[in-house]
This record gives sequence, structure tokens and C-alpha cells, in this order.
Amino acid sequence: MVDTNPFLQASVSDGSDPIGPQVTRRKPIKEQLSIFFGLLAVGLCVAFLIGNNISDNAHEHENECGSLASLNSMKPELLRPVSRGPAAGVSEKSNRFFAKVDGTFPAYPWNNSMLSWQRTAFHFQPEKNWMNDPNGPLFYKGWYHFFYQYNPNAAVWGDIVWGHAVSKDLIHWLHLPLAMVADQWYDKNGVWTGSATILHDGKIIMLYTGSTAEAVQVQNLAYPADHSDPLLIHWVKYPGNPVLVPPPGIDNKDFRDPTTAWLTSEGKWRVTIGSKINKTGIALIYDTKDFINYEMLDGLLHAVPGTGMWECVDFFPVSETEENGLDTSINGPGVKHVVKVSLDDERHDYYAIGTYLEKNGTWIPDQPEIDVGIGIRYDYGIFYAAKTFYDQNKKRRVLWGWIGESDSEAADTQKGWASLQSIPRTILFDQKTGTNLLQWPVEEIESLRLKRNEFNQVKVQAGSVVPLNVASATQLDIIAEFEIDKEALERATGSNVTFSCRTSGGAAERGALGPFGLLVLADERLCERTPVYFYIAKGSHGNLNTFFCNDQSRSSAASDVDKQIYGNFVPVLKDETLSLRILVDHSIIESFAQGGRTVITSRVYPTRAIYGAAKVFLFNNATEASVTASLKIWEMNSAFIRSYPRHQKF
Ligand code: DQQ
Repeated sequence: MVDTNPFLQASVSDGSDPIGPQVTRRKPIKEQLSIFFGLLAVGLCVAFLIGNNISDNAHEHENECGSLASLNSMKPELLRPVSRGPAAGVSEKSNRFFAKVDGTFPAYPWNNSMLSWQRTAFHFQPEKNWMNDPNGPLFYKGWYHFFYQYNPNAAVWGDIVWGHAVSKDLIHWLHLPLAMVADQWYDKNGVWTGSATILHDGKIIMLYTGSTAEAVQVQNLAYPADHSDPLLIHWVKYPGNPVLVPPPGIDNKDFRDPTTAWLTSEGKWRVTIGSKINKTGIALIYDTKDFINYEMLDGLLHAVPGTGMWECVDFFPVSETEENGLDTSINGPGVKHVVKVSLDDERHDYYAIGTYLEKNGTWIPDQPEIDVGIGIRYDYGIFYAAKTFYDQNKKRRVLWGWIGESDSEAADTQKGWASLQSIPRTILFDQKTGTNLLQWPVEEIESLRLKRNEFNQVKVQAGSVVPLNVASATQLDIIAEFEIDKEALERATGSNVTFSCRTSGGAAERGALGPFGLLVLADERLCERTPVYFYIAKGSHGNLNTFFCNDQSRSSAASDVDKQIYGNFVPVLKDETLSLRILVDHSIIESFAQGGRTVITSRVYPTRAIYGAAKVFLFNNATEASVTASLKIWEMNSAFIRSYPRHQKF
């Protein structure tokens, strides 16, 4: 067991906070003492390393890790990437921040072994090239179907068609031939995002956005060529397409992504489509009986000024009393409705819970101050264009989200693929708080659990790191609970200072009551590490605010990857222990706090904490409180995600 403070160790080497801005000041006695103990800790750490037959010497180690600190001075947000998306009618969808614009971001010399390691083992991804939004997910005749925005020609956005895969359990997938390609005038410029609706007779219809040869966004209808085929291989586009064109007052490039339709009490189908008027994001609403002819309602489902273009709107009911999901058409007592929008301007997915007024097709948020687009996000990391579907097989609502890359486009091209999908998550209304949803990985993911490592009541002193003996740490399912020292909690003095994961100094910023949590994808010497942690801030009235964060600032020695600190507030009710779940799958870390009230997804690209060198640690960088942690860590198997057998005739 190591009892040292790697964050302090970095401070010693250059006299600055390892992650925050450099500040010159006279060190108080307390700090000098901590430097002394820090140096002692460095000594102990070195002794530990030697004891573990690490061949590099400590000097090299300090230099290498010390040089990481200098990377913090780079400011990716200052670069203005040239976007290719707007010309096509959508904003840029790829991370071009790290293109070699002015030499500030020299490309890291990625080698094949590092890049191959980044490919995931149990997250859905195509065999090669670019993927973005989830499209038309559904369950049909024993198979889960997943369609997705796909570029068959390159690892960057463009030439968009619909990829297609099927699964029996949402985990193991078979890739099928492309479902729809850009072969008509009304989708020549791309077969864009759409949704499935299952009709009364069990037949399926698909509504999707086509970008025409002139880049006008129109809505099109498609359906399976053969409903007796459980794999739904062949799709037919309705010959009378498009079924909807941009209405008066709506720009040709601001009319996209039809939702799953739901039934009105009159027996009509209703759909909503995202748009904007000036800077106000809006959801247009239409009724139809046959999906060919539509009537636009006078009002809007909803609108929020200042939020810009709404992409991939989702609208669905949640139960206030039951633990299961609801079909999209369910309404009535004990039902609330969720509106989700993907904000094109900032590329985050926001939702709000409220009341749907069927008569005029409008929705009002429960709390206008956290209206859709200005309040709660599905995920405080990298997660976009999400879509739910009702799984009638297991009576649950399942959420899919597109997880982009946060490395350079050049690295994506080199590795030959870009983007993942999140592990599908069940979505429920949080009956305890009444104000948020709960997201949780579908239960089927547990079938991949292999060896279980259990750690009970591990005391993690303030300012210490504890290695966890897990043989293989690149594919993990971690469940952890933390109890914080009650005396320290009471003793800590409150302050008015507001905390924010994003603008804080990350896991290096020490408070009385945090940060504490896990370091995942960390190498033995902690040169690379991604802390997933809680931070408790005490207000001047003694009130506690708990934050859940992911700190990517030391996740990689490479200079051309995103190193933001992600996170947000997480509601913790009286007498609840702090709990988290983390899925680690090579270059993705999905983390869920308090049963899925706050969720963060990170993409990280370590250069040395890979393969057998990846480790996991507990850490507590608080100044006052010790924490006691209990964990179960499963090493995870890989899913089978492969092509449908070639001899199969389609
Ligand atoms: N992606 C699609 C659009 C959608 C956007 C194009 C969201 O339909 O608005 O690939 O990422």
C-alpha cells in the first residue's frame, strides 16, 4: 500500500499548483510542513517504485511528470477551427481543435499500439470510419435494432448514410448492410437523423431528415421492405417523399430530426421536429393520420430563447410511481413528460421534466428556471444527439447517446475510426428527488462481468493514494461507496466560495472535504491518471453541496487531446452514502453518481497507462476529512461486435 500524495509531489517540482495557474506567494508554516511531508512522500513513493522493479529512475520520473504540468498553459479554446459542417447544414461535428493550425499543438507521435488500444471492447462502434447520432432504435421480433449516422468513406463527418446493426441483448452486435444510402434527390446530401414508430398493427415506419442536393432539410418516410424479416435488412423509401418541407418562416437549414410519433386521444399521430427562429430554439409540432399528410399545429411544443438550433429533440413520458418505462403514447395521472434537446451551438444534450398539454400540443416545464437548454444535462462530459426508445420487451425506456472523440482529427484518420455509442442506459424519473432523471447502464452489461475484486472499508486518509490490486484495468465495471469522516464534516468551516468542477483546479484543488474518489487509467507512477471524484463544498450556513467531476487534465502525456475538467452538482439526500459507478472501456470512461442522478462521460487517450500498465487507485486529496471506501470492481469481458456471417443472403 502506498500512502503518498502525487498532487503534492508535482507541486514540489515546480513550486506551483500542478493544474491551476501559477501563483507566487510566501508559503505559510502549514504549507511548508506539507511540503516537508510531501518530500517525504516522494521518497516513499520512489522507494515503492524501486521495490516494484520499475527500471526508470526517480529523476526521470519527476522530469517526465513535471513536463506534463506545462501542458496546462495551452488554451485550445483560443483556436478557431474551420468548420465544414455549416456548409452542409449542420455545425462541425468533429474535434478539429488540435489541427496543426499555428504549431501550438504539434501532433503527438501516436504509434499503432497506442491507437489500437483506444478501440473499445464493449461499446458499440462500426468496424471502421465515422459514426455520429443514434437513429431509429427499436425492438422487433426478438431483435434490438440500432441505426446510426455513418460515413462509409472516412473517419470524419460527411457522406452520411444509415448504418445498421442488430443484437439480442443490446451488448453483442452483428453489423448488417447499410439500411439507407443517399440515392434520392431529397437525401442526396445526406440521410440524416430520424426515429422509428411502431404502428398498431406492429408495422414500423421511419421518419428521417434528408438533406437535398441543394442542402434543404426535408422530412422523408421509409419502411421495411419485408415485415416478416426480423432483421429488417431492406428499407423502402416512400415514392412521394419528401412528406414535409420547411414551413414558412423556417430556414431551409433549420428543420430536422423528427421524433418517434405518439398518439393523441383523437387517434392521430403527433411528431415534433427541431428548429430555431433567430436565437430561439423551438420544437415544431405536427399531427398526421398516415405519415404522408401532415397538419402543422398553430403553437409549438416548446421554445426557449437564447438556446439556438434544437437538434434531435426527444419527447417521452416517465412514471412518477412505477419503476418501469412507458410507451411514448402513454399519458394521464402519475405521468410526467420529458423534453430533451441537443443544442447545436454548444453541443450538449439538455432535458427538463414537465407537463404535456395534449389539447394544444404544448409542454410546460415544472421549473422554468431549469427549462430545457438552460438547466440539467444528460451528461456533463462528451455525449450528444441522444435518443430514447421504449423497449416493449423489458418494459423500459432506453437511452442511446453519441460519444465523439476528443483527440485530433489527424489521429482519428490514422486510427481509421471515430466515435462510439454510450452503453445503452435505462431512464427513470427519480422519485426521491422529483426533479431529475436517473440513468443507469442496462442490466445486460453485467453479463460481461468476469473476475470480481472486492475491497471493504478501505480507509483513505486525507492526502493519500491507495493502489487497488486489480490484475487487468482497461475494461472495468466499478461500484463504489464512500463514507466521509463525520467529525471532519462537522468541523469544516463553511465559506461563500462557489465551487464548479469545470473552473476549479481539478483533482489537485484541495478542500477540507474533497476531492476523493478513484484514479482510473493511471500508470504506476501516476504520471497519467483520470480522477473521477466527489468534492463536498460547505456553505457559510453549514449547507453541503456535493459535486461529481472527471478531471482529464493529466489523462494523457499527449498534447493534442482535450483536457477539460467535467462535472456538476449531484443531489445527495439526507442519510444517503456517496456512491458511484464507473465503466472503463479503453478510451472511454462513463461515470454515474448517486444511482445516475449526475452522469459524466470522458474520452481519454493515455500513452502509457494502457494495456497491462493501466492501474486503478483510490485517492483522497482533502485536507481534513478521511474517507472509508467499499468497492466491487469487475474485470470485464469483451462483447462480440462483428459482421453478420458473410454466407448469409440478404
Ligand atoms: N446530426 C445529423 C443531423 C443532426 C445532427 C447529421 C446532430 O440530422 O441534426 O449527421 O448531430
